[in-house]
This record gives sequence, C-alpha cells and structure tokens, in this order.
Amino acid sequence: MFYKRRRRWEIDEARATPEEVFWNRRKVLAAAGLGAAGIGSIGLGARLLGDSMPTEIAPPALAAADDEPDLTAQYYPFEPNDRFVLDREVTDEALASTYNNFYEFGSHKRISRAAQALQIRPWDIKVDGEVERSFTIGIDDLVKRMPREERLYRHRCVEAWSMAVPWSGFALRAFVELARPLSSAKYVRMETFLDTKVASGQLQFWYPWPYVEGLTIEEATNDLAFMVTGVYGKPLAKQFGAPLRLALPWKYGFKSIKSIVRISFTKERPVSFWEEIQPAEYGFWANVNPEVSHPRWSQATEQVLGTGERVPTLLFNGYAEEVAHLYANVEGEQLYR
Ligand SMILES: Nc1nc2c(c(=O)[nH]1)N[C@H]1C(S)=C(S)[C@@H](COP(=O)(O)O)O[C@H]1N2
Ligand SMILES: [Mo]
Repeated sequence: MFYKRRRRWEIDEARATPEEVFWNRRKVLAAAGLGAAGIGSIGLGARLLGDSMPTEIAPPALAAADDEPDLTAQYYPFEPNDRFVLDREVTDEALASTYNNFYEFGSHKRISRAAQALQIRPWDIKVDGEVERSFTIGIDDLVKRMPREERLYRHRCVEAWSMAVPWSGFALRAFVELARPLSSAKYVRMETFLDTKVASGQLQFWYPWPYVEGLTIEEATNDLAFMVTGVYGKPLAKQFGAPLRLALPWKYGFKSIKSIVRISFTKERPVSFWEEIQPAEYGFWANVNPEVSHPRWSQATEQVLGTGERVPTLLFNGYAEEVAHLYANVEGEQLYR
C-alpha cells in the first residue's frame, strides 16, 4: 500500500519530545545525585508503585534482541472500531513510548532502552488449566486467527497519571472462545515471561516474579477486555509489553499485564503480582474509583501525560456503562484498589 492515511493521533514533529532529550536530562539528573527518583522530565510528581520497596538505577541495557521476522506486520494499521471514542487527545507517541511501567526492566519509568533486549519472535503462548485441551500457540498464528481491530482507550495508572492510546489487537472474548474453557473455569490467569538474563529487574528477589494478573471469566468476556498486539498503528514496541499484553481500561493500569507467555483458566482466584506484594494497596479488582483513595494518596484526580493538566478521575475510568453491572453482586470486597 502506497497511500498512507493521516492518523488521528499524528501530531507535528515539533510537539514531540525526542527520546534523546529525556536521556540527556536523565544523565544530568544522575550527575546531580538525583538518580532515577528525580526524573521529572515531564513534570510529573508520580509516586512509583511500591515505592516502599528499594529502588535501583537500571544497569546498561543489553544489546537489542535478534528477533525473527514479525509475520503480522503486514496487518497494521488495524481497522478502527469507531465504537470506542475518547474524550481527550491521544497521547503523543514519543512520550508514551518513553514513560513506561515495566518492572522487569527496572522500577522506574525509563526502561524503553533496556526493554529492547527482550526477544519477541519466536514467541509462544501456553494455554492451560480448565480447558478442553491445553495447547501452545505462536503469536503470529494467534494474530492471524483473531478478529483484528483498533480501539482508542484511556489508561489510568494507580499512580494517578493517565494517557490515551490507539491499541491494536482483538477482543479477549475471541481468545476465550478459541481456548474453549470448561464450565469449571471461573478465572483467567495470565503470566509474563521470566528471564533474568534479559530482564535485570527480575534479579530483584524481593518481587514475586513472574508478573501475574487475573480476572473473572465475566470480566474477560466483557466487550472492553482487549488483547493488545500493537499501538499507534504498528506492532507494539517492546516497552509497551510486546508481543502480547492486556488492556482493561476500567481498571488501574497494573491489571494490564505485559509480554504474556501463559494464559490459564482456573477455578481459584489468582493472586496477582502487586496483590502479593501489598494486598492492602493493590487488590484483585482494582477498578478505578476517584472516591476511594490509595492508602498513601488520593485518586480523585489524574495528571494527563504530556499536557501538564490535572483532571478529575471518573468512576471505572469513564467506562461505568459497560462494566458497572459486573460488580452488582460483589459485596464486602476491596473493589476499588
Ligand atoms: N509484566 C508487567 N506488566 C505490567 C507492568 C509491569 O511492571 N510488568 N506494569 C503495569 C503498570 S503499573 C502499568 S501503568 C502499565 C503501563 O503500561 P505502559 O508502559 O504501556 O504505559 O503496564 C502494566 N503491566
Ligand atoms: Mo500503573
């Protein structure tokens, strides 16, 4: 295809801050003794998840992985699904690509370089647990089989910053249908890769690696639950959680697990990574609610990445109409953190 449609989120080059600027600024901060905790390059006072934990400055990144070709590259951009619209501008790509949470590569936001060491082709996903038959599927095969589409979603991190991005992927429901769970399957548990050779963050033994997340079958088959393989009209850059991540826009960002290698259908509720670390602060449900504070900060407002704006946070991150009914009969639980 020679014709390139101008995408809605494409902005002038002048407004985008190149990655170099961040990195140079980072060096300056390090020299000033501020280290990783002092990275204020976009003016956010965001508190790190688990900031009671020791933090570190990432060692130099390994060489970029020698990936086999991505056989799905030809499908991008995916067809936009116009049912999913935004009430705000799409976040600048350069910014969203250099401000990431991916603790496998360091417990700070500037992990985009280190993440390039992750090999994402070949990549297999193991499907097991309460299913008719366990199987393993390669990412390219999976993407080929799924109903591909693009959706504009808000993303609200528990640290009170937010962004809005065009995810490419497929409904998690379509994957659930492919997996053929038994009626005994009540939850879906997802797991990230484990490889301390590429992901130095996984050498931090006080974290319960690998990263695990989970949701109920009802949540997984809700319209909004989305499996992500691309962003900004291209295959996912590694720092976003390539080649396969989750997007649950009504929940705090930590539920949207990255670089998934295993998906299990279970009878028991999975215990997720952050819940295991600090259950009083990060629960299983983790639905966005401006009225329920995190024990250490308010969730009433959020800093919109790249705009310098602080805006009110919405119940279920603005997706109440689609998901509120899922929680009508769940009582006496920590639904909103
Ligand atoms: N495996 C894994 N998945 C993860 C995380 C992580 O550290 N490891 N961080 C989570 C958090 S806290 C957020 S806010 C989002 C960040 O996604 P982004 O970097 O694409 O903005 O990824 C989530 N998924
Ligand atoms: Mo987050």
